[in-house]
Amino acid sequence: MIRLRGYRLLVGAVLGLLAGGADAQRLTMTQALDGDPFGAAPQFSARIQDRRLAGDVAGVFAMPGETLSVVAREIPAGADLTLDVNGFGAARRDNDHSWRWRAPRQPGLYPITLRNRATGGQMRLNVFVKTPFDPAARQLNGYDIGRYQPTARARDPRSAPPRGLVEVTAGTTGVHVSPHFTLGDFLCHQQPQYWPKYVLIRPRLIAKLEMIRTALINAGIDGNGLVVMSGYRTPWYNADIGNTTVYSQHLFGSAADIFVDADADGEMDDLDADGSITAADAGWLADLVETLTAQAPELAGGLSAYPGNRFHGPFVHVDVRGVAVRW
Ligand SMILES: [Ca+2]
Ligand SMILES: [Ca+2]
Repeated sequence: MIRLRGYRLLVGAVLGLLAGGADAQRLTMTQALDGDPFGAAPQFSARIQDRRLAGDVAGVFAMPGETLSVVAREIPAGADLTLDVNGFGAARRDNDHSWRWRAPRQPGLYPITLRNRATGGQMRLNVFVKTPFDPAARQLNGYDIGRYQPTARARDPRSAPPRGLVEVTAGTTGVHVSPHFTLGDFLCHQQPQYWPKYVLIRPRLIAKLEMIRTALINAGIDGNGLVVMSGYRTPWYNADIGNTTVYSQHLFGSAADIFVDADADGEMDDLDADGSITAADAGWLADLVETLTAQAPELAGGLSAYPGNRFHGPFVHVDVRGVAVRW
């Protein structure tokens, strides 16, 4: 599998070197999808838009033309850092570990790379320039968005209507937003055959899911079994499935309904090992999440364990609203 990925990247690299232009774009797209098998672990972290990023790949969400400050942190001695923007404009270097880069005006995916030339360690940043959205339109390129409340809820500026959404095509569902999650994990379950789709994902939610995955592994459970059953929901879909909550955290990319399915039968596993799949397994997962967020208050949010019904098995709602609420 790894060999095959490397081969595909090599072919892409040769094409890119020979032809440049469109093939260079194809090369960066291949990097965004598959990662770069020639790259080593970064061994540094980064700070972008007040977020700490760690690991070899991260999603970054920006409005067209937005200027991003990229700062490398926790840098090993002897590092020789560079920000490779792959020809998407020019990065302005402020000092040996920080840059400012203006995101392109055209919405889309722009993979850029923060690299330590001394070690080959690198962090790929999949920058998604959002498609501007007029909340009065209720649709974006034929995809139903529905009606956001025109104003934010009191003391909650993040519940204002979004100014832009991330476009997802059939070819970009597999693009990573973190080491273990992709854009496709968060898509709304509407208009299954329609492309492009649009999505919102709060980086803090991605950080929380990665943390839950690590905690599962530490508990002896296969972290790859962590499934996002429902991530982003458009207001249109949220109303269509009968929800009357007009400020649901799902509408802003701040919530995920999750379960653990390491045995891949499509349902929650027997996490509490009592021999049956019940609400208690969702409760076990919710307790794990509660323990975690006690250690990471910046990831605090809503938490609730739900029993199964005739459509799906037990699951847990998590969100990153900023205050711990359990119901
Ligand atoms: Ca299962
Ligand atoms: Ca059980």
